[in-house]
Amino acid sequence: MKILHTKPARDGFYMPAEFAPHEGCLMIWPERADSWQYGAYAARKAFLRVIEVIAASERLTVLCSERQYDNARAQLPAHVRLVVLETDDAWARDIGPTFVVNGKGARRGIDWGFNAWGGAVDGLYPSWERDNRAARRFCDLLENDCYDKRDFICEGGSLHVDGEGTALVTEACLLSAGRNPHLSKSEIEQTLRDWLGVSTVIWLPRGIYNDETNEHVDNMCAFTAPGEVVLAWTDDKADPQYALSAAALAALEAAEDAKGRKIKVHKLPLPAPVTITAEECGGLDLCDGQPTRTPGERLAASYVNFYIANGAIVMPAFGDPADEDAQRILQALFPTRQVIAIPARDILIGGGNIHCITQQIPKV
Ligand code: KQY
Repeated sequence: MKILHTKPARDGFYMPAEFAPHEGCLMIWPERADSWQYGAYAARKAFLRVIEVIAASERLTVLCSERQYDNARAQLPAHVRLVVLETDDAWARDIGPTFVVNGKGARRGIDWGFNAWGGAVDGLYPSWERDNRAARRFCDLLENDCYDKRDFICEGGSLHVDGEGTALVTEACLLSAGRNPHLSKSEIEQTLRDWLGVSTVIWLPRGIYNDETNEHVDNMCAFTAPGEVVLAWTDDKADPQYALSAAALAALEAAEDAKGRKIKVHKLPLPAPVTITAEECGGLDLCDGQPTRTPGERLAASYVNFYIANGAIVMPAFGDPADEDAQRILQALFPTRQVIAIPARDILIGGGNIHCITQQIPKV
């Protein structure tokens, strides 16, 4: 496996859309006790349900710690590959490689810099070295060459692409002070062009209210087809989310994609605000001496945080009446895949959702 110091776009590589065929998927076994309540027991049950659905149509690789290998092996389906590779938490989307392909049978990974969503400025845990090393090691496992882009702090959840030249990001995240403050907006945009192989970047101002990733786009807006997106939406003008979703809608309506198309926006309703209970907080360890959550804190619940598997759409459910509406809307947008809703509160408590814990490996 080679570490590359060139630019993917110049080498003829681009990031395919998530709805293009996958060879497989990467996930990580949850363990961290300040992210996952009560020793991650409930989170593991939710992850296992996601794993079962994805593994029905994709080759799934799960990473785990040495300590958890026997426990994970005993619970995972036999056809899921389990590999010991130490990480700091379980966010495969953010710490795994972003894969690019060249349309001629080659696939490479991109190893972005990772600093726990903001490093010393507003990072979410104090040490992230194992996470930062994981992407390259996973490329080695797959025997895929890997671009070294550790000088650019970026997470997989902070970008979406349509595979036809357009990327979608939020200003709140990509321009945050804890990531790449030495770069201007246009330099960041050029980096995305050079590494993702896109020509157009659509910037949404904000993401989901109280999303601790500085508002990753993957919780807010996702491509369902070239030129079409779902956008997290509320009609409640008293909800602080309303202004954020309305600003995103305005940005999308003003945008044109790389092929000159206007973007068709499908509003995906949000559940009623989801807050964490005192009992749930009581099950979380302290992080660096501080609580990671406080009772009553609003969690960044959104149905947009779904994963597009080869054979299914794996969407989070929150036990809200809007669960069914969201499932119906997604089913209409993905008629060839079954939309499967998985109760995801125990993933949400960790700070993300199904898209954040998965990373597709595109087929070549
Ligand atoms: O991509 C994500 N949404 C991950 C968030 C991790 C938060 C750590 N508690």
